[in-house]
Amino acid sequence: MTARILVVDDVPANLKLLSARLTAEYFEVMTATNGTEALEICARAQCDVVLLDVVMPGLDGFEVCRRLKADPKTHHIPVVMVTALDQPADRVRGLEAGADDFLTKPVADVALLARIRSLARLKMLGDELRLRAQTTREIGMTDALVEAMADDGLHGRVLLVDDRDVSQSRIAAALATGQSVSSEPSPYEALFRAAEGEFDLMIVALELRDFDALRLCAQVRSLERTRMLPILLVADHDQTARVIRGLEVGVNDYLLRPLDANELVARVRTQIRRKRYNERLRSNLLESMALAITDGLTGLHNRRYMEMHLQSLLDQATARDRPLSALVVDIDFFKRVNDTHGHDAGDEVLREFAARLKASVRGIDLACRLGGEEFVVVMPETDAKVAQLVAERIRRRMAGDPFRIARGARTIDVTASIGVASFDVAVDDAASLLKRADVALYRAKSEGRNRVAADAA
Ligand code: GH3
Ligand code: MG
Repeated sequence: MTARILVVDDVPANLKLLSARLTAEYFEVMTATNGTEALEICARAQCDVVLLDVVMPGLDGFEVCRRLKADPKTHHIPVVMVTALDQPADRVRGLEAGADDFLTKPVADVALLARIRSLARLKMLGDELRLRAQTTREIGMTDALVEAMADDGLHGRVLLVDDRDVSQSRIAAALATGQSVSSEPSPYEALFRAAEGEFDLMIVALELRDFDALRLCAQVRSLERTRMLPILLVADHDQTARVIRGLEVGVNDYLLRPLDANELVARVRTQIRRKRYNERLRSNLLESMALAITDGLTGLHNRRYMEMHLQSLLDQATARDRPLSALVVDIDFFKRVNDTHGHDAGDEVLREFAARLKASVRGIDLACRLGGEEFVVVMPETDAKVAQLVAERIRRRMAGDPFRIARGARTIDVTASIGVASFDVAVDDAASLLKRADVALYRAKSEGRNRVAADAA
């Protein structure tokens, strides 16, 4: 998949030059001749990277960048500032405006094209996350993102891997005020500590003495525990070929020596900010996925999850020719609890009931609240006889011990009726299995409640 690059420059000749250069690298190119136009394009079009000229009439590059980064709709688009001169002060201003990188005109640097490619890759990864997050439609999602965008990128935990004392202490000193830096000269220890510790960024000196620094970077990228840890490479100015290799193995950014302290500080902040943003996006997504399959009142799985999961449990039982049983559990006369003690007391009973149910079954059993006061337990590796024993244990656990209501001020007796059915490969699907358990439950109810009935089949 090819990335779409928006090039913004007020000088047509520059636009033409950059476009040609990028098209030759198989990027798809769009153009804008001023800041306002650029903002409009970003707001409606899908673009993966913006190349932004700094000096333009009207809105200048810094301002355009600031506005892009302040808008939740465009915040995630990487911005590369294009400066005429390699001015460290401009770079720092740009990074403070939220720019992700810099190009220096005239653009001929292969490393910088590799950088654009890596920015585009990162952006597409983030897009994928955001898309999934939107699908779950979690309320509060945008609030969480706005909050994440406001992160200042300070007080991060930085692991500095450099085995040269002078260079190491220079970097540590530059970062000392904004970040908390741990130095680790040994690359072996560094990998271990990265996997153990909670770091927000790893800075790696490319010229380690007895170890290939890029191997360390590749290892960090491939380990599950460190795969999301951003890496900033510090390299000598004549090592661009190795820097390109670094970007290919997943290094996020680099700096060339001699280091500009301000630029180092700004790039570190950008990386930490971006890591935190993605982290929040991810945890928000996981949270909303968890919410979608969990019953809010009891914390058990909900009907939706049961329906998704039961089929795979049945497939497994069929493939391995193993038994499986299901219980449908229903509280007796639950309406009376509500009517007599109020809805809140009813909720308390439901919560306690769910906790006892969960505690009565094994970890591999699937306990769900189907809705109301009806629960289902699916038990793999369990035949009809054992299932009845479990059901009886659940029944006793409910009936044997009164339930506390009104925050423990009072207790009431609660009983349940339970229907049991066991999976029969020859005749059952998910629906018929539950249906048979339901029929058994109905019998338990009609025979007097507070009892277990097994399906006759
Ligand atoms: P049976 O022994 O035949 O099962 O009688 P029952 O009263 O338990 O069954 P019925 O279906 O008549 O009533 C179920 C009640 O459960 C009615 C409904 O108001 C209540 N209920 C359903 N969901 C909730 C809930 O989330 N919280 C509370 N407090 N009550 C609920
Ligand atoms: Mg009931």
